[in-house]
Amino acid sequence: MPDEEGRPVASVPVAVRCGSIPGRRAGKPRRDARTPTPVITTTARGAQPAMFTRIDHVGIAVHDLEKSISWYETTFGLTVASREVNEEQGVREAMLFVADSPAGGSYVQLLEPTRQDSPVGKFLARNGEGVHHIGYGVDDVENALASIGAQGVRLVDQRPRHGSMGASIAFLHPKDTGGVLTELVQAAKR
Ligand code: V0V
Ligand code: CO
Repeated sequence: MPDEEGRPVASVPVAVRCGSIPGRRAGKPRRDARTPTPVITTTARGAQPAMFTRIDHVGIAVHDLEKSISWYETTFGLTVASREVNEEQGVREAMLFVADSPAGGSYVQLLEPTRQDSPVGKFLARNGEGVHHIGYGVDDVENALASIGAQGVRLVDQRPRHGSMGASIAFLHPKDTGGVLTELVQAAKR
């Protein structure tokens, strides 16, 4: 279908799903374990379908996890969806729920290092507390890795690793992503 100036317009995927906003579910939470709220998503005219489905989380490096959790709860009214220790990544971390979408939830991830020579330990020593990485939701992390790697972006992880709340995750090197440590997140199945 042409637009108002007569140019052809690529078909625009539209997703509309409705549901109520639930409270936290009992038991071990999963990243996608929420009923969707009404949302409309589109891809830009003429663009490739987006590889990222949402911002899954923003990772923030902190010195004291419990103190930071309290601050986020008190100041922003966020609630903790999960707490985990990931020895492979050298972090003690908490996911604080921000919002839901048909593609899954969005979170703030607070990260305290379990050892000084870990990625977050080194980051804190160099920069102090602050934004450490952005985690984008993807439908298939292996496909996304292959596609991004084929464009010459250095992959920190050649294969997905275990992430928070049952997700499969993989990191891209910040030196090839404009200085932003970037994480791909395939959430656990609903
Ligand atoms: C390091 N650099 C960063 C950075 N970390 N730049 C932007 N953002 C960051 N977060 C820069 C650093 O300033 C250096 O730049 C250069 O990269 C090398 O850093 P390094 O620490 O000296 O060296 P490496 O090679 O030992 O480590 C860098 C990488 C490492 C990125 C490879 O941090 C890594 O493997 N990160 C991925 C794993 C991770 O971050 N896990 C914690 C979150 P100059 O000085 O050379 O210019 S775990 C998580 O999010 C989970 C479990 C989850 O979400 O579920
Ligand atoms: Co993360």
